Amino acid sequence: MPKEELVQNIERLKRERGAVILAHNYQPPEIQDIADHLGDSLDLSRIAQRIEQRVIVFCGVHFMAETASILSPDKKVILPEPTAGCPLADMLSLEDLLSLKEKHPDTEVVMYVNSTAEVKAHTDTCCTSANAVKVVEGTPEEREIIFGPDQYLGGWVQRQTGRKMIIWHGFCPSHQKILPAQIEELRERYPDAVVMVHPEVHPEVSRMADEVLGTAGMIRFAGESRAGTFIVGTEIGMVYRLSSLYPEKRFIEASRQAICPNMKKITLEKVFSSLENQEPVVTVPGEIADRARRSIERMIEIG
Ligand code: CIZ
Repeated sequence: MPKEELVQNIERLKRERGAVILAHNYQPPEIQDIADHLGDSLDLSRIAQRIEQRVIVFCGVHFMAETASILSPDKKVILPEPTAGCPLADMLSLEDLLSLKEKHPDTEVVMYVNSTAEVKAHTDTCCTSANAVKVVEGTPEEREIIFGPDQYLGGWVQRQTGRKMIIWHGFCPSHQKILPAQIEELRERYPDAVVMVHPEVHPEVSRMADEVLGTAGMIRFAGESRAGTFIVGTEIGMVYRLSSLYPEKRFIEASRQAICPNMKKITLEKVFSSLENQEPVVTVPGEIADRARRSIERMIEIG
């Protein structure tokens, strides 16, 4: 089916099924263009909770659809490509977390939202890159914190807060592709550019940056900044997102290799067929969802 016809059919099916399309900032351009709402995990969780549509087509990766389903158990959450996972989330299993908790009792558990529902069910408070510092600052000062799965986000939060943290050794393979040499070269080529990087990058890279921000922070910062050129150190989908919002400014990817292959599995064809067939649906078993909901709701409350 030609692209235009595909988009028209998606619009029609969306109306017929009473569906809404939510898409993460890392989605491919053609998916960003058809989304009703775009955002980071925190924005999309809030939206999933408050929208009235009963069917959510979640263009992102599995843990994000799981989070939407946990927050809205009465809604049908569809992930157009069921194998769109998150290697970072898979780096910390429930068994890993339980054994950490056993080794370090009397700790507070803060987990990045890029984690499985089972892990969230044994977590005190979830966080995103946008509010990780605030979440950690909000925990009782005398308590140590177990943080996971991302070691670089954890290390960055530890440096910002000075808190004692036991940090799991997970990492995002896409953000790891951003290298110090690439930042150095771009700085030389664009001396007036502002370098903004995601806290999931290696600390050597974050130390070279002007700003360390999650995707929502990058959107806010680029909008408010007087600078005209930005080096963007995160998944490359963000360059399209920023360029669409601020066409008068220039956004350059820090590394063309920083691609999340799972985010890129979502295509217009898959969105169309998932709307037509109303599957694959993502669900979370009731007891796990009930426990995980508390840690996600705390993350949303902290904002
Ligand atoms: O919080 C999110 O959605 C992720 C995974 C990254 C970001 O900064 O948006």
